Amino acid sequence: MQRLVVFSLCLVACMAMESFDGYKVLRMEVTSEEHIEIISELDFDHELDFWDFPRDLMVPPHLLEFVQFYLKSNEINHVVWIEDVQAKIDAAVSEEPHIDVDGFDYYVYHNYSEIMVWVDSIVEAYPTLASTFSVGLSHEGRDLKCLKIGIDTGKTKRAIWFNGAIHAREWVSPATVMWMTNALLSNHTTGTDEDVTFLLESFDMYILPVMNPDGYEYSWTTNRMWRKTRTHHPGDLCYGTDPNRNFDYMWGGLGASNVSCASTYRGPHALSEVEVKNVVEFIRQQSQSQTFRLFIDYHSYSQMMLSTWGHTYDLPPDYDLMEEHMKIHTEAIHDAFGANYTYGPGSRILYPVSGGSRDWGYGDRGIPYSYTIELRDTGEHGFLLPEDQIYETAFENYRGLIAGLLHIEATPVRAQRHV
Ligand SMILES: *[C@@H]1O[C@H](CO)[C@@H](O)[C@H](O)[C@H]1NC(C)=O
Ligand SMILES: *[C@@H]1O[C@H](CO)[C@@H](O)[C@H](O)[C@H]1NC(C)=O
Ligand SMILES: *[C@@H]1O[C@H](CO)[C@@H](O)[C@H](O)[C@H]1NC(C)=O
Ligand SMILES: CC(=O)N[C@H]1CO[C@H](CO)[C@@H](O)[C@@H]1O
Ligand SMILES: [Zn+2]
Repeated sequence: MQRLVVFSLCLVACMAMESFDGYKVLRMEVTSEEHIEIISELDFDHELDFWDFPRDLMVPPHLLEFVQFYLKSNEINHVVWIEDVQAKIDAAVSEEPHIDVDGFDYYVYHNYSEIMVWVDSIVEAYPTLASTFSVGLSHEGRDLKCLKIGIDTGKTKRAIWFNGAIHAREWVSPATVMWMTNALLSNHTTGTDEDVTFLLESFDMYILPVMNPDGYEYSWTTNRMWRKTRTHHPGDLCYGTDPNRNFDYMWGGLGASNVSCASTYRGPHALSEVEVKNVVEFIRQQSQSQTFRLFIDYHSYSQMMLSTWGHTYDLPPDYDLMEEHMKIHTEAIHDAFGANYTYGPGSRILYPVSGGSRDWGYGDRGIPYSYTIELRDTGEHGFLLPEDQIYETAFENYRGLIAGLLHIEATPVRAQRHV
């Protein structure tokens, strides 16, 4: 009887989850602008899913023959990079229970409700250093719950912001954000890390572990490869807007689609996604009383630190500052375990993006150090990074964050430009 219950529970859960049996990820050899154009046209009806445009493309079994023929006839070389996406999905997550008996298990992936429990547990563990606040609710009513951490010095401090999971399927992003938050607090509290103490005295750190909770939950319950929000705007064919194309700075330009079914859909208008609107309003409000120095939106994958601009190939006026900082930040990442993170302006080293968070941080708010960081890996597992890589991913990025912040704190504030 009990076995039957377990079996039927699984049946419900397993059937609710979309299957990626037989889906493959192809890695294409992209060597020219012409290739990029040809590859873009391949996805004319948005049935394909670029894991990493224009190089990595997920293809369902029924389109494989067509895609491979198309690539061959256009003389674009490719290899089958991931043989079976479903097999990778199954392999990436452990069967272990998610909450450790001795506390939070940082080395497995956690769903939205577990992460909310974690937020509260941090405040319980560090009541004088951490507090929670909410920037509002998501479209489906989930709390956009944040942490503020820092040492109260009685003075107005400078501020930094970082967030995870603006894209739902990038699970190592909230895992890294949580680990780094805990490391900052615990390394200060044990009293052995003067740098961390100095940084917690210098900055108020505002942290939102899951910026797109509806999409994140959906990636746990229904479709592991979901990326966007879960809105359905009047007149649109498909669900979901790309929140990282929805910010109200240079919205609607290069690298953002006006088609609702596209994975980079910009939404019907800027800030149509309430999650983006809430974050924008919070930082606007807060930056009236505090100067924000650093903004990082953590994504995966491809191991990159991307600065402005996204919406144009031009370099921003403060690029010299950014370049110096990115070099230090990525060298510290490298020093941890030897991982290489490339860096530079997103439009030049990756592809153009309009309405993205980092352009907003710099362009709208004048935050000089405003980035997207793409975490591990470089494509072997892509979004399905095995849990045994959470530790190294989080640790190396923590070292990068610390080294970068020490540099920022030592660098004079340049008069804010109107860009
Ligand atoms: C999230 O995790 C909790 C605790 O492990 C579990 O009770 C809950 O059912 C999970 N929710 C989803 C949507 O998987
Ligand atoms: C969407 O973009 C395409 C290509 O850039 C353009 O031709 C089309 O008019 C746009 N549609 C709308 C509704 O803006
Ligand atoms: C990082 O780059 C260096 C220099 O190109 C290379 O020797 C090294 O193997 C790379 N490290 C990893 C982990 O790929
Ligand atoms: C120097 C350093 O990073 N120390 C520790 C900070 O906290 C994390 C998590 O508790 C530890 O793993 C680090 O060793
Ligand atoms: Zn992303």
